[in-house]
Amino acid sequence: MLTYYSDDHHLHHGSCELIDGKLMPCFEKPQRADHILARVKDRQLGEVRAPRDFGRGPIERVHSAAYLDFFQGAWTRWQAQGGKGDLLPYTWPARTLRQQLPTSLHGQLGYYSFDAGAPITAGTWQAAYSAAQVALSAQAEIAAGAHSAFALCRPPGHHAAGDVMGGYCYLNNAAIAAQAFLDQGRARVAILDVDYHHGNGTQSIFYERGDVVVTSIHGDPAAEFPFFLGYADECGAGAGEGCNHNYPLPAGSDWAAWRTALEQACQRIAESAAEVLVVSLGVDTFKDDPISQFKLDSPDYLRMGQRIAALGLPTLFVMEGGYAVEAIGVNAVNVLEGFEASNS
Ligand code: 6XA
Ligand code: ZN
Repeated sequence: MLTYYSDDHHLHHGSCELIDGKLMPCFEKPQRADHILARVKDRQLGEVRAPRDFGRGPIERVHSAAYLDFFQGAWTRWQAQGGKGDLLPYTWPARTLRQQLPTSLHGQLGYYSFDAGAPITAGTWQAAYSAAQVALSAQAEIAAGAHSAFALCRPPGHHAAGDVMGGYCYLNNAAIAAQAFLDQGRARVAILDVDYHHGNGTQSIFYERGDVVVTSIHGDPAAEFPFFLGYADECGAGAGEGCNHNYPLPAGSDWAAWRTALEQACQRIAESAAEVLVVSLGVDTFKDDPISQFKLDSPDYLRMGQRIAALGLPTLFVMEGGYAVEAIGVNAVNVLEGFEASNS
């Protein structure tokens, strides 16, 4: 399997995040992708290629131009006003407040975000832009006939909606790739999000669309980030009615519980007539993940890949979360090797 990867992810390294009332060093850090890349090489998964540059066009199919302009220019504005440290929002247009774009940098940052978990640093735009190009390059590989490809994206993307950042995410790499498949003539795409957290951005982008079937297995949002989306009764709306499938699971869920949900999600995908599959590949379901509550173990990721392969669809894997950095490479690459073993 080919891997696409850009060193540009090193340009994004937030300094801290708020966890349980304390400011902690960011869990979403460059070493994550470094470990995955090292494992891809150790296991000789396949060639590692730098991305092509498809420009902003395919990103604008998912994110509004106003949002992208804001994100691209935010750091320069922050520097111009003498900002020190990461650019972080602190006020959001919650209920009772107007959904209106102010003129100030921090007002606009609040408008375009849903939490304080997506710090903007000097290189964040470039890193996120390159991650989207990584996803698009891997997508192009499949469009050209490959059965699978791995987009080693960082920062991750599945919490980012059309004009909202949050939860370590800025540009929704998986959604951008899914949209590219459609724009190149595929009639229906399935997304399977296996990250521990619900992919609220992906869900919201495609919620009223019948051409993208979105399935997600995740920690029950009643108890887990992102809290405000990801419940089982969210099934899609309008043309997308019946095209969104959430499988929230309780804290402590192990492989036996998780694989039952995977089976259900795979059955939905099989019924959907999707021509291609995009997997939002988070491995923060791991038992030792520092911010998550599931109990998957490293060999379970091989089984995950095998089951995904049994769908028989051309499959694009897009990296999302996973914070047990010593194990992240093994776990992510186990999914890919499980997939490949079933296809050889
Ligand atoms: C709260 C936790 C953010 C989780 C991000 C993640 N700051 N999403 O892993 O998949
Ligand atoms: Zn996650």
